[in-house]
Amino acid sequence: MYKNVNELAAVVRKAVETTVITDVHTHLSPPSHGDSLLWGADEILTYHYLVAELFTVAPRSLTYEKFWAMPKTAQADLVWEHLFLKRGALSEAARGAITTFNRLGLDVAKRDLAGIRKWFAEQKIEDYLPKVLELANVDYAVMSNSPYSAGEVGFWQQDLPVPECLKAALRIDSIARAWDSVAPTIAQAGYDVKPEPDEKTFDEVRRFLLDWSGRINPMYFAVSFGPDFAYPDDSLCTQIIDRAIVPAAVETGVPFALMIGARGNVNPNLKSAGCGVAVADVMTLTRLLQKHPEAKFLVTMLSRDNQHELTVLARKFGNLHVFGCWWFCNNPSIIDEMTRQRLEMLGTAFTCQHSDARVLDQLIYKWGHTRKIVADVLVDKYSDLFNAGWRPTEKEIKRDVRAIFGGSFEEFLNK
Ligand code: FIX
Ligand code: ZN
Repeated sequence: MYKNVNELAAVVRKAVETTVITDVHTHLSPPSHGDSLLWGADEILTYHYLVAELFTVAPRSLTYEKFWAMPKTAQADLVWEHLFLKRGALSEAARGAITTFNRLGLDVAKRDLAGIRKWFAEQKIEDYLPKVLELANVDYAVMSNSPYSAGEVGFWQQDLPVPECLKAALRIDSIARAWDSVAPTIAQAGYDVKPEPDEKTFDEVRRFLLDWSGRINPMYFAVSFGPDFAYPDDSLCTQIIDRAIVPAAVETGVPFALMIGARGNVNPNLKSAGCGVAVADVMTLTRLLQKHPEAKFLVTMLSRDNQHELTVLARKFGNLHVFGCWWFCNNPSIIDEMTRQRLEMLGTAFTCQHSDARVLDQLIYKWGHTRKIVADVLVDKYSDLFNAGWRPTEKEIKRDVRAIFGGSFEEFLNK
């Protein structure tokens, strides 16, 4: 047992440093799905966060067209030159690349990109995937699986092996937000659906979701909504939520995950790096929770301004679980603030972070950076408790740390 507040702080730091993490949202894929699993130096350097940053400083002569026509190595060279050599790698995403290379044992001080590439070229994905999971100390990461993107559907139909450390999630943005764009594909897959939905269509979408649930066993259904997401309204989206998504979620017992606040295509020239953020209306989510007490909802919001209201809402509805500091919130200053706010209002009934890794190696930095911030926050919280006379045991501390890194998520799934 620790004897004073400093010793308690060491126990807390160790618990955060060593806890196993469940990564509740990523964009990773199984190695059996071919090129879909991104990893290695060039993927790390061309992460869309870094591409957006490159264009804040690149000379005007570097047009978007030129950049996108380049091979990935040339794109990565440009990012390296402008963000790491000509400038200080100070942004969170740039520091993340440095942390990743460093934790993999590469000597980043040498600034030897050729040497770094050579090291990656020698890795075999079969060994590299478990190595990264081990370095990040992640038990499993939840993927984002599309039931209608041709390539991915083909992989699932072949029933290729998926390692235990990757779990599925059914990503259905277009069903909810762009029905007419996917209706033909779903019809072709054998479902009696119409782009202008008739009565039968909703039942068939539900059946489609149930079939895919049987196929990939998803941890949740997920949709990213823009800041102007409105519910209920007279849109097709409301009908699809009420008549297909929520019923299928209830029937399978999996939550419906909503990621709210990404403003699509603010600058379409940047492609996947072109989204922005705007404040959403938390009342929309409130109405969804009021209407569907029978369903479970996982929610993350993109705007920092929405976080306080969202946390309050999670106190009001036991079927709402908030997770992660998403994208533009995945920065130390904001993670610190959001984690404090959530602990102060929810105790441990939330998931403090998800990595959103698009590139396997990013698990290393995203979790390394988050652990440090959350440890600082928890040291403060436990010190306050100590000073108030409370003496949590090491076992209790470990339990509570695990709770916000995945334990509460699993408890929510099982409740
Ligand atoms: O919709 C999402 O899941 C977003 O997280 C991504 O599409 C986004 O591009 C991203 O990678 C953010 O971190
Ligand atoms: Zn994502």
